[in-house]
Amino acid sequence: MDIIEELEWRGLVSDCTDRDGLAKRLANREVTLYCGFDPTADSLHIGSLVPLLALRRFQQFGHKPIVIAGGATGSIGDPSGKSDERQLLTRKQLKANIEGVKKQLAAFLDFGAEANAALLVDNADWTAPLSFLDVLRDYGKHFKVNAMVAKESVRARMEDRDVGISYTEFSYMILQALDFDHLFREHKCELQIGGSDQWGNITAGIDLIHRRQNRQAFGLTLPLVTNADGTKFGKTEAGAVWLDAGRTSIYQFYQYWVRIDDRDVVRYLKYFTFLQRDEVERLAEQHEEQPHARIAHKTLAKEMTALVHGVEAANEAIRASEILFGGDLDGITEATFREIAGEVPTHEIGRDRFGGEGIWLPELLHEAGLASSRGQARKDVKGGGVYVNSHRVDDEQHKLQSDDLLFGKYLLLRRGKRNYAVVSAG
Ligand code: 383
Repeated sequence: MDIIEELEWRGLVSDCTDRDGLAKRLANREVTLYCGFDPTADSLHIGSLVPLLALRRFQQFGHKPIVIAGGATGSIGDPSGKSDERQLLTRKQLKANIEGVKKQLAAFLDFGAEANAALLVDNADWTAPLSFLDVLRDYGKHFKVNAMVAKESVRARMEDRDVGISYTEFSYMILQALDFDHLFREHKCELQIGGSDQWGNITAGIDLIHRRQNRQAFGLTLPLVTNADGTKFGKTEAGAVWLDAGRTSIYQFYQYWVRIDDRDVVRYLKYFTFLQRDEVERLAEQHEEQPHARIAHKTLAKEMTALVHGVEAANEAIRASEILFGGDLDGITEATFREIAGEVPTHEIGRDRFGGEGIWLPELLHEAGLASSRGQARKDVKGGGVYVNSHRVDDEQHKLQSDDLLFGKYLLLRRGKRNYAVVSAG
């Protein structure tokens, strides 16, 4: 299988200029390609992963990836797919964002590879020195406004007369085209990839290269990921799913993937993981036969967490995720415990009641809503179905004291297989 076939079976090709011409080029020799990422925040989110991982797939097939951190373009804002004019970032914000994003971009590619080492560049390096007159004379002349207004990104905003489009955002495609022209000249970069929202910007670059250098360049777009239920991919009620663990904790990150809609899981295994075709097919079969085992989901979540946060962090997230399914609490951090606690009913109980003799377990179970009465709670304890902090307690006289509180504050109570409650000493 060549790289194009590989991308095709994964469902990763949305559109492509001169597919056969491109396939031939890619088959014959090492091709340099690029994708740009604008530093709109100090972290990327999982929406950026499809093209970023596609760069890595190309690299695995021996091609040379360039990533652009858009210091120049990020100071303008791409109107593609945006129904509103963007708020400009301050120079300070932009600087902080570039720092954050550069680190993340670098983590997914191999910069040490001998032949086809990746390259990370900032388009401000070649754009900032240009003067306004240079741009109008050397680039502007090649852009027909007639063609520019016909691009989807501009057309949509022209139609919405209330919002409109500023001259600044209108010019965005010139900047992106200029990048491609620059990389083609300086690095023999022949191919630009991006999400399908980038088609207009990519083809603008191809046209510019044709006009200024009389050479053929290629473009390939990847699908924009959409969830089967119509919700936005990569968004939760809490906001975007970020790659930065400070913004989206590793536990939440793992949870996002493990809870993907059943209808999406196989498609996402293809889009996002590096699992081989036969493995994905085996998982698809298992998913079909035993959907309740959720093996495909767990594999997706594990692969993605390991890819972004490392294998060790992934294993920890798995362990934490098993706690509400009977797993034990050993070695869990307070931060993770709080996240898990957020998923079950929590009851605050006066701290003083854990002093002295302590509080009687059946009483606590009743107050925490895990038993209809103290009598019922006693029976449950005697029957062996009650767990405190993941250890079974079958003594109906058992009392809980301050020492039993996890992190000096919490108890995780469980009755039966799946009924959990957290007691928090207030
Ligand atoms: C800047 C300079 C270039 C080439 C590309 C760019 C960035 C591009 C853009 N991309 C999006 C972004 O940065 O705005 N104009 O948020 C997103 N990408 C990728 C992918 C995607 C696009 O980073 O479809 C989703 O992630 O292309 O929306 O010379």
